[in-house]
This record gives sequence, structure tokens and C-alpha cells, in this order.
Amino acid sequence: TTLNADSKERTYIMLKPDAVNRRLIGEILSRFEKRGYNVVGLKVLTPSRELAEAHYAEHKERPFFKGLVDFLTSGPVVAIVIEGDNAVATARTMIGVTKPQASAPGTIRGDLSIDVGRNIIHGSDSVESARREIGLWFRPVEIVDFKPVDHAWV
Ligand code: RTP
Ligand code: MG
Repeated sequence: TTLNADSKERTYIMLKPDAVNRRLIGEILSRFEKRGYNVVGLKVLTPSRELAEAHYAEHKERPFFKGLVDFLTSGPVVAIVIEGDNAVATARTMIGVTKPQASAPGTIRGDLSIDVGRNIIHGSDSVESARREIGLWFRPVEIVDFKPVDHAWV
């Protein structure tokens, strides 16, 4: 079968505090659902400093690190696990590039943001990062084992 329901790649998506404040949760989540991805983990939380620093640990020597952590801990985020065929790479394509002004129209950042420090969404950059980040933000029981039903009756 070419149906992608069997492909279980997972990625970690996070709607940053600017997206939540701007009430863009539904707009952004709907793009992944309409594309064909399943939401298998979902929660709203205000991250601790420790969690935000661990999430962005790869950037800890960068000049923007403190500002990035200040921003991420400034209010609620939506932590999401998306599942489906080639989820990691396709989500990054849907998100656009780091700088919103360089992100093509049609991408999430390209349609909804203009500032690199307020680029509304995070997506894991590799399968390995996705595994690490999902483990950081979710306990195993918070992620469902989801088998979509036959599309003939939904
Ligand atoms: P993310 O991790 O949030 O999905 O973003 P990304 O992969 O596209 O970009 P990354 O290089 O991982 O950077 C993480 C976040 O740091 C902020 N940043 N600011 N001022 C700057 O030059 C700068 N560079 C990066 C961005 O908010 C970026 O999303
Ligand atoms: Mg990144």
C-alpha cells in the first residue's frame, strides 16, 4: 500500500508564546492535520527555564541564547507530537526557514511572522533531534498509539 498510515515517524512541534498570544493555535495545527499528519501528543504549558535551556542546549554559546530562553519561558507554549510519513522533514518544509522574511509564502513562518526572534513555531531538525525533544517534553503515557480508522467511514 502507498497509504502513509503505516509510517510512524514522529516529530516534535512547538507553538511558541507569540503563537499562543496571537491565538494562532488552531490555524497552525489545522495545517498539519489537513496535510495528513496525526496529532498524537498535545499539551499547553509554560516551560521552566531548565526545560527551555535543555531544549535549546545546542545554542547555549550563541549570543541570542538568553533572549531565546527568556522568550520561550515568557508564557504558555503548545507542545505537540506529530506523526506520519516523513514527518520530520515535511514539517520543516511546512514551517519555512529560521528567518521569517526568507520563508516562502505558503509556509507557516512565511505566512504568519516577520521577526526571527518571534518566529512562532519550532520543529525538530532531524529524526535524532525529534527523539530527544519528544523525550524532553513528554512522558511516554502522554503520547497515544494512534491507528487511524478506515477512511471509508470517517
Ligand atoms: P527552531 O529550533 O526554533 O525550530 O528554529 P530553527 O531550527 O529554524 O533555528 P535554530 O538555528 O535552531 O535557532 C533556534 C531559534 O533561535 C532564534 N534565533 N535567533 N537572532 C538570531 O540571529 C537568531 N538565530 C536564531 C530563532 O527564534 C530560532 O527559531
Ligand atoms: Mg532548531
